[in-house]
Amino acid sequence: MNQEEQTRVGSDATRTVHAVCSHDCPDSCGVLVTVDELSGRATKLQGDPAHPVTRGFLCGKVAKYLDRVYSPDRLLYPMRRKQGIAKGPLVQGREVEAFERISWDEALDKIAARLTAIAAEHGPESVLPYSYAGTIGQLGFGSMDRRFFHRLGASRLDRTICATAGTAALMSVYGARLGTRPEDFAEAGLVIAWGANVHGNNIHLWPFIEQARRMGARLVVIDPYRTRTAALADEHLAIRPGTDGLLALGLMHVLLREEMEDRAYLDRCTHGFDALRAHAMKAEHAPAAVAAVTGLAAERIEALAREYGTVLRRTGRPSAIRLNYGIQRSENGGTAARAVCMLPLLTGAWTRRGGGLQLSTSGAFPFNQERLQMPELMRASPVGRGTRVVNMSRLGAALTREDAGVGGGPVKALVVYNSNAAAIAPNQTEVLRGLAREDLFTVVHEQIFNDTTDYADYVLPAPTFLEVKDVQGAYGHLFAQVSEQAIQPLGEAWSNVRLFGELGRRMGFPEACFDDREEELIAQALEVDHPWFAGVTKERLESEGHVELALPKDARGESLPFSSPEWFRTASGRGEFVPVPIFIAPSESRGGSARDAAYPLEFLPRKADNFMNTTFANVPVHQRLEAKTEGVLEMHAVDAAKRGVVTGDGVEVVNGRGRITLRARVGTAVAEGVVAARLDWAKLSAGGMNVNALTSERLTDLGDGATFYSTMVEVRRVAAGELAAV
Ligand SMILES: Nc1nc2c(c(=O)[nH]1)N[C@H]1C(S)=C(S)[C@@H](COP(=O)(O)OP(=O)(O)OC[C@H]3O[C@@H](n4cnc5c(=O)[nH]c(N)nc54)[C@H](O)[C@@H]3O)O[C@H]1N2
Ligand SMILES: Nc1nc2c(c(=O)[nH]1)N[C@H]1C(S)=C(S)[C@@H](COP(=O)(O)OP(=O)(O)OC[C@H]3O[C@@H](n4cnc5c(=O)[nH]c(N)nc54)[C@H](O)[C@@H]3O)O[C@H]1N2
Ligand code: SF4
Ligand SMILES: [Mo]
Repeated sequence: MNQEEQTRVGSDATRTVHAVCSHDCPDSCGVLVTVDELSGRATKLQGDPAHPVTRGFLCGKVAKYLDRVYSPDRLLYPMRRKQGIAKGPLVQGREVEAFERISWDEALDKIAARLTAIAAEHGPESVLPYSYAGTIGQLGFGSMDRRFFHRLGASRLDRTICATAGTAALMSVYGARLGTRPEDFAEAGLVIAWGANVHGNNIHLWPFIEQARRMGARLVVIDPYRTRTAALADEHLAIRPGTDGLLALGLMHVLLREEMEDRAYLDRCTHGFDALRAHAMKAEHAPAAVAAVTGLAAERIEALAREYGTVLRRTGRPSAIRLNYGIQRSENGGTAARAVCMLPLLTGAWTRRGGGLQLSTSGAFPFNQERLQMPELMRASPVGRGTRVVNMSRLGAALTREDAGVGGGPVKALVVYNSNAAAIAPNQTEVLRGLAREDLFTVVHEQIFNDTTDYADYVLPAPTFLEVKDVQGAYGHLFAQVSEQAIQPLGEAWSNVRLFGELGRRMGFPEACFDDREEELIAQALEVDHPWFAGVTKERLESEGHVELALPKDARGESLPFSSPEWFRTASGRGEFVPVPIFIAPSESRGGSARDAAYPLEFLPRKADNFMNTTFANVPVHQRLEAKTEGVLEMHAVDAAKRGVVTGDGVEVVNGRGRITLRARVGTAVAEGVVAARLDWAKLSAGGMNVNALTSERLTDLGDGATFYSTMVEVRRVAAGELAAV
């Protein structure tokens, strides 16, 4: 349906617009937005029934999206911090009092002048952009913003906060970010959700898993937390955090010991099998040894390996692993993810529809990002070369160290967009100490007043996905989509494209590319001569909403990634078993037993099912869905009893980096030795700090990613008076 047709089929008073949910979620749903013609207001959001993965429904978060779009916390105009107001937490709902409204003209002039002066005095690399995935639209995520910072000669940001260890793992084994199509999970005979909270984070995969289960498939969840997904599964393996690499090796051990591997597939499609076999068969990978470290029963490991190895032969239906990013956000997470990624190579599960593994499908979308981001502009900058790179998972170090933690001078200006940096980055104490620096010039482009705007010199209003046009792929399906602008931007919100285009002009950058806007950029993103994008044109996307990618098909007409050698993009052109994944026990990697003794509990600082990272954490309807108004620490009864804690008690969670206070809930969410709490806004948390006060800036073994899930803590009961005082 194009927009004109929609106007005609709609009633006189409304029209329906095809948009795409741009949140950082694998599902990238097609969304139909009903807009009241008279008022211009969006009145209803609905999943696109024509989209084969969205299938007409939205998750609970975005079903209530209009509460966010029209939230009283929306930032509507450019504003400047008032003289004399220190940077730091402001009372929610009253942030506006700390700022004064200015025009876009004045904001752009003043920001351009400040950035120019800072670049002249300290060098342009003293300017740091900070962004992640507030929107995953191609334009909003990374296009004009990159052009702007490249031309300025600013430091570059290595966007490692989420997925780089897993990506490195997938690339090392397969050479491509591809996987089993979500629709095909319906054909699986066994589904393993491995570090994957499907029900909470990836709900559109769920109906396909349910379809498979109706045909007899079992769902096994491997997760240290009893997620909604785990509670609904046939089996939940509550693994000890950070030990997945060893479990994968243990499964391989049993598979290979019992000769369940697919020899024909191994010969045709893999490289390094003998080395892997020799490694997996070591005694340290036998089920009893694996059980001792993972906390799982040896019989269950044996049984899962047998089920995984024989399901195709027994039922004619293959095994599918939904690996999500949970396991790779951990010190040995890259190696663990590599080991898991190798499993379907052993059984040849890729050769049947519904078999294999999905971590990400984003590599299927050959958008022309070079064209959008124009790295060549760095040569025109005063730096005249590739600029220094700052790892976003070490924001605390970047803002508090004289060499930004990477060499060179300090960071003097920070431009934040698409991210609630103050809340989501690890080692929050350091991050906030850096953000509070009065000599740091901070600009925040945001939809709403949040933890990060509290530290801004200038706040600039950004649109929601209903208010801007974009083009999008997905990391959990294979449909490209255009998101039409459904409503006018609220207040004076400007898209990321417009902001950085206009700011580029104000800086005096002469290149014509700063005049490009959404229409031009979408066309440029699609300027690709790639067979998988055959038929994916702007016109078709605009008229049809979504278009399926043209991935290669075999003689039977099936499109099955890694079913044959052509799919692999590794150096050997095969699935790579080498180097073999070496498991290192978490306590060894964390500096040994002395530290573990002081902080003996594994801490899971988790995402909430009803928020999107910290997005929605301010919206009352989402807070109610979370059914928790205050932060909760989930504990096992044994750990609670040892510390004299019962449900409802105030507890302090501490380690060498920080301390937060929460209410204890003793139950079955976590196993002994593990505690868990939800990621939330810092300013809405007791004491003004969230779970990231406890997480560290250490990086993963592969991909230099964040290690949120490698955090050790101690828990102590606090007296009622003490809790009220924080
Ligand atoms: N509702 C909701 N949906 C979301 C998000 C959200 O915040 N809320 N966030 C979005 C984002 S940013 C992303 S990256 C995607 C993907 O999201 P993921 O990165 O996959 O989500 P997580 O919930 O962090 O991790 C998945 C599961 O891994 C588990 N886990 C943690 N440590 C370990 C471990 O050592 N071993 C094993 N086996 N499991 C472990 C966690 O308990 C969790 O249930 O989801 C997106 N969707
Ligand atoms: N403890 C702990 N920390 C974590 C995680 C965890 O599981 N536990 N997860 C990590 C992961 S996986 C991720 S991906 C990161 C996510 O970190 P972020 O990407 O920072 O995620 P959000 O908190 O959702 O903040 C996104 C912000 O972008 C804004 N935004 C949305 N659209 C636009 C736009 O078009 N323009 C502009 N300028 N802004 C926009 C939203 O209003 C929102 O405030 O957090 C990481 N941090
Ligand atoms: S957050 Fe994910 S599941 Fe929810 S509407 Fe957006 S894309 Fe769909
Ligand atoms: Mo993420």
